[in-house]
Amino acid sequence: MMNDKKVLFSGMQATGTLTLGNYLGALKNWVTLSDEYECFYCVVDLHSITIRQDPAELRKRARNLLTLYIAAGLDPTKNCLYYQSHVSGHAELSWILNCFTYMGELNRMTQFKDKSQKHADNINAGLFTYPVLMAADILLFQSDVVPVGIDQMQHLEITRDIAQRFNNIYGDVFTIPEPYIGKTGAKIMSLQDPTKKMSKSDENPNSSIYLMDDPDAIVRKFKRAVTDSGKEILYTDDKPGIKNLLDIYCTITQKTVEEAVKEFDGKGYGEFKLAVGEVVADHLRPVQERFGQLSKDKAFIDGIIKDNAEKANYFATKTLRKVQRKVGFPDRIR
Ligand code: ATP
Ligand code: LTN
Repeated sequence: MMNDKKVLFSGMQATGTLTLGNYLGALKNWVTLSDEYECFYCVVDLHSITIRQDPAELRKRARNLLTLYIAAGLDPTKNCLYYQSHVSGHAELSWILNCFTYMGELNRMTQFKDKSQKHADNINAGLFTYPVLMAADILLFQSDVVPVGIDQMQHLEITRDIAQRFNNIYGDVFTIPEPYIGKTGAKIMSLQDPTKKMSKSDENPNSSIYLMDDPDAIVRKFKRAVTDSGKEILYTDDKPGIKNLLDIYCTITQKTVEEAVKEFDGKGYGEFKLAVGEVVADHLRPVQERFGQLSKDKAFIDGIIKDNAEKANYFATKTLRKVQRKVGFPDRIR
């Protein structure tokens, strides 16, 4: 890389509207880590078409997502924020890595199993090889660290396996990436069913807090959150609803669970839920305001998209050429 910093890569799909789960599990950590690493944050639009999309809608969501990366606090002049589809190296490396990945490995992926159940009418080959494209994303930039929520661990493991396998054959080509999973917030659960993860594709809007929800909606959804019939605010597995709310509260306020439990000692569920709703609404308000302002500045966002695609292409091509040589493709004649 251009300086001594280690490299960080992560991405999100522009499907649906981002939830508090995406924010606390991933985006918020991206901001925290962005000073320490040389960062690439991608809008993974190639991944999005593994599920059928409306083209105009996908384009709009992709732009909103990139804008939201900035609104959440990522400085676009220091971090490389770009669209996966603007860097053809992702697809090219993905093809090569497909030839180093086994069907049996891909068959074990739980996300593939979940998504093919949900979209039984469109179990396409892209959905199956999704993890290989994700491996290509990460390996293309020689990434050291990949901050994600816990649900992406299996994809990180297969990425490491593919990279090791390739390195064993061709020498040290790829950096082996490490996952970065936050201590809290790595798995935010649905507000309506705390045994299921909060997900942007959940059909019930009360299950998720969307990053663009207004403060009233946020507080209302927390008030309606499913909890158990008890009274005490405790962080235990047999109170999954309260545990989830404590996780949210602590991740946002940066308090420890012990501090939060003490703070709400003797208080009822109603008061606790209201407090969680308020801290979330207060935390998201400035993000929403910045998003509103940035969305109006077309020229600024366009400039970011152009400059960062060039930067990402530059680094991607370096790895890609090396890999192409290793596997035996002929050199380009200049
Ligand atoms: P979908 O419902 O469309 O599958 P999703 O909400 O699960 O989407 P992804 O786009 O798959 O979101 O994930 C983007 C990032 O957010 C990933 O790093 C993922 O691990 C993280 N993430 C998603 N949901 C949660 C959650 N409930 N808690 C913590 N992190 C999450
Ligand atoms: N599969 C991820 C999105 C993703 C990603 C990546 C995350 C695609 N490529 C590379 C980290 C690194 C998801 O969140 N569903």
